[in-house]
Amino acid sequence: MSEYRLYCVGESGNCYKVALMLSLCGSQWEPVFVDYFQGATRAEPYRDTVNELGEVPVLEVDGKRLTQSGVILTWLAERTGKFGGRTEEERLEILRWILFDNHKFTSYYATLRWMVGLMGNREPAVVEFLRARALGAFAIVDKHLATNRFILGDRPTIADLSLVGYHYYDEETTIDRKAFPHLMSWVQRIADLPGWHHPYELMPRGSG
Ligand SMILES: N[C@@H](CCC(=O)N[C@@H](CS)C(=O)NCC(=O)O)C(=O)O
Repeated sequence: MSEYRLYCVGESGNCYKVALMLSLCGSQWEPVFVDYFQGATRAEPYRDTVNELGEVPVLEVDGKRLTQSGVILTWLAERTGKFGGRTEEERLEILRWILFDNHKFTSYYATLRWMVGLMGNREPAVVEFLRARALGAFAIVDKHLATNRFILGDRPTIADLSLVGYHYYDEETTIDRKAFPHLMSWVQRIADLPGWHHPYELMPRGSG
């Protein structure tokens, strides 16, 4: 029996952040498919029994459930001793980047991909709004990675696993990421880590 069960759907980069961590750590885990595209996360039973926030990912372990990818990654780093900060300063630096990721780096880009690439919605004003904000966040990370191999310097941490969550999908987003060469090299460096797998290899897809 698996040590961990991850409530997830393959198209979710937020779920992938956790799936990737489990995979890189060589953990025993299994995906629990959540039918996100049919509204499962919005239905009362899911909110009442799995996650009151109405979201994936949810990690089930030792009879408890953890939610929010940043919380789950932090907990897993402490439990496994892998990909975490070694000092208080490093732990705070990781938290700083995870908060930036959740607020600005993942959120606008993931919403843009969701709208354009998965729902086929190209409402110009909304696309332009999301695009401008995603591009702004990409420029910040690209600049940081111009002089750092990983977010904290020489070694990968959960800050990288959080930020990279949406960067192996190839659905249309209107953004050409080749304009961010340092970011693209970093995406490849993470893909070269032992235990790396593409999101659709790790989690069942919901959109067919
Ligand atoms: N900050 C959260 C975001 C999680 C999130 O937005 N999950 C999406 C899927 S990628 C979701 O479950 N949305 C539910 C809904 O919109 O009904 C995390 O990192 O875990």
